[in-house]
Amino acid sequence: MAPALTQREHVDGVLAGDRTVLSRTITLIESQRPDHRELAGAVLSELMAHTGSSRRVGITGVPGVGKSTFIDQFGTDLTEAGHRVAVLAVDPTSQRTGGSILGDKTRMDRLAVDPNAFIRPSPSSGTLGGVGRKTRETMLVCEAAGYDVVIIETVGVGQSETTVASMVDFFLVLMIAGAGDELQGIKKGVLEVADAIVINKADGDNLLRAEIAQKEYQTALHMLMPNSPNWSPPVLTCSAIEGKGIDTIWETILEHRDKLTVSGEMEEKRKTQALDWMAFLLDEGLRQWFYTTPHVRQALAALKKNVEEEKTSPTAAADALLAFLYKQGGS
Ligand SMILES: Nc1nc2c(ncn2[C@@H]2O[C@H](COP(=O)(O)OP(=O)(O)OP(=O)(O)O)[C@@H](O)[C@H]2O)c(=O)[nH]1
Ligand SMILES: [Mg+2]
Repeated sequence: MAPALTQREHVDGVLAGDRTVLSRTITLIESQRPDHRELAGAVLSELMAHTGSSRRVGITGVPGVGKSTFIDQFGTDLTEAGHRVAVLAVDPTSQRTGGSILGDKTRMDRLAVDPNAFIRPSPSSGTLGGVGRKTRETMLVCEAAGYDVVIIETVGVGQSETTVASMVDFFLVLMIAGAGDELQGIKKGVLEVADAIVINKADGDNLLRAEIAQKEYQTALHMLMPNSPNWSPPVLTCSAIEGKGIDTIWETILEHRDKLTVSGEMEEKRKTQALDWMAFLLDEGLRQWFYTTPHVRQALAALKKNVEEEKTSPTAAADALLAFLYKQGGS
């Protein structure tokens, strides 16, 4: 193990775009140790002034839809155009941390060796706050390190998509033709937060089916209320493997940015996201503190038993516990 870095070394290294320091700062952020949390908080505070100027793009889709292939192509096109691209891959089904996800199944072969790209798996399970917490902070550190496009990838299963949607500017849902909605695990909630739907694998024998799916999703989206007055999510097609249709997607992201910037919606969106994030952290912190307080733990066990045995009503039991909270608050 290399010796621990100081706050200064973390901050200066990240700002200089030093990849090793960037990696170690992310590891620090991911740590649960109280002293690490404290140092991470101080480092983040210093870096905050250097964040916010990237395009934040969320990408989701069920396993096998082509996320990795797509990001490899999309990211490589962007670095060729002079961008610096960070990819945070969130795998909510995985307990693994570090580099193992990459080792196992990345298909981002070109991006993985691209000096202008930085790929990092983001652990989600086993951390307080699940997907969101570390990923959001990691995104900010990548921005401070000079990455002007940050892509957050998540496998489209369960809760993680909406969390990712709540931290990006543009949320892209990858689909494939020929698989029913159920099969793709796509819930209405995901379509509601999509800024674009892209039907991948629009190539070879599949081209026609992709175009049919495109029409179907266009119809489906028309029936939803757009979540922005300034943007109607388009349905596009692409072939990640052949690199077709990828440029249109980036153009769409820029068009979205321009429209929402002019209308002031982008600034509002980021403000709302920051406030929501703060509210979430407060919530988490309160719960954590409350349930780990020795008094609450003891009283909770006893009260649960009483409620089970119908000696105390659920309302009275909850009130008794909350009374402790109010006492702490001084009222
Ligand atoms: N024909 C065709 N195949 C594709 C395309 N994109 C990806 N594939 C293939 O689809 C398979 C899955 O692609 P991945 O990029 O690994 O998909 P993924 O969404 O990252 O999958 P997970 O990491 O398991 O969630 C691979 O065999 C790819 O070669 C495409 O545009 N056209
Ligand atoms: Mg993948």
